[in-house]
Amino acid sequence: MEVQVPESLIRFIQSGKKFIIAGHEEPDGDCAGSQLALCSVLKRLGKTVIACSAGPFKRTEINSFASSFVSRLSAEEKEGAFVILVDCSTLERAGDMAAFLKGLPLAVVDHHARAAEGRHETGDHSPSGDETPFYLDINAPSVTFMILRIIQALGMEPNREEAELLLFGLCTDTGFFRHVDDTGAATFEAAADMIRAGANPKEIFARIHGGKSLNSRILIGIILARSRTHFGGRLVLSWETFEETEKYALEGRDSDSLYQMLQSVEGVEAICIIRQERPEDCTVGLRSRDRVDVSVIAAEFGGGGHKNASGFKYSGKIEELRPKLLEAFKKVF
Ligand SMILES: [Mn+2]
Repeated sequence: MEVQVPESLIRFIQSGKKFIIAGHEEPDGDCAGSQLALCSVLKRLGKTVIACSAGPFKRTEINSFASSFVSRLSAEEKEGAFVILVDCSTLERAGDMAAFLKGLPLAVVDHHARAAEGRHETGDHSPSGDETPFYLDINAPSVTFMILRIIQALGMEPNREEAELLLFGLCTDTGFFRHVDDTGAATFEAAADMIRAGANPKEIFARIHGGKSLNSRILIGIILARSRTHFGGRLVLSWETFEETEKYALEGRDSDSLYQMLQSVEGVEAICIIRQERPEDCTVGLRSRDRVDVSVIAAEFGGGGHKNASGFKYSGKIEELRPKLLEAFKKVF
């Protein structure tokens, strides 16, 4: 069941004159798209609006958004401002921005499952005695989907620029609709609303999946060619040498594509990529399918992450790390 836009959030928007729209650090397309679309709508309502972000805008598809965000706020900018936090539920996720936002009236728009825990931390900074407006829908495919609902609840329609931003976020978080299951009819209806309002899915696809350097493709080829399976095909392990890092990875890598290709190999349950980032240390990326918990392995080496995506740093060479990693993987298979 879809969660309705809380009345308290609509009142929060209607009662404020000045807004700061914040999101999590290391923003992705859903976070940045939600922030900018919401800014645009609030401006159309005659409000003063600032989008802020701790950045960095590393991903090629959101590079060009960076200039629309500020990374610090003056006392004057904060004066009388209401904060709307999107795609996360606690100020601490806003990274370096958190210190600027503390103490201002706050509303939250999020779709992360852990958000419910954040509810207690938001406190009671309410301008009108209402509870902190907390629009949480863990089944929403993207926060931009929820921003569309807010626009509709305000009795408006997205303009063309907003629609582009909204569809961009929806495509980012659904892996261009690959993660949508049989409960996703509303996701496609929302996409249709965005397209009717002027968004162009073909252009968005090119934006998300284009713009890569040839070197990033060559590097994927080298790492794929070196891949070997272990544990009867359940683990794929490969690596990138320091020479390759220097020659091909300086303009950026495309780890998502690499993991995606290896994840499509029949029988594979976990993927491990070691990179010699510097002569003296490596980073390790771990991915897994449903059952296998790679965060256990990352934790053993002092790293962290989630069950299906985690990583760690290691002081030393690939050759000495490889046998230790294979030993550690015995625990999860
Ligand atoms: Mn999101």
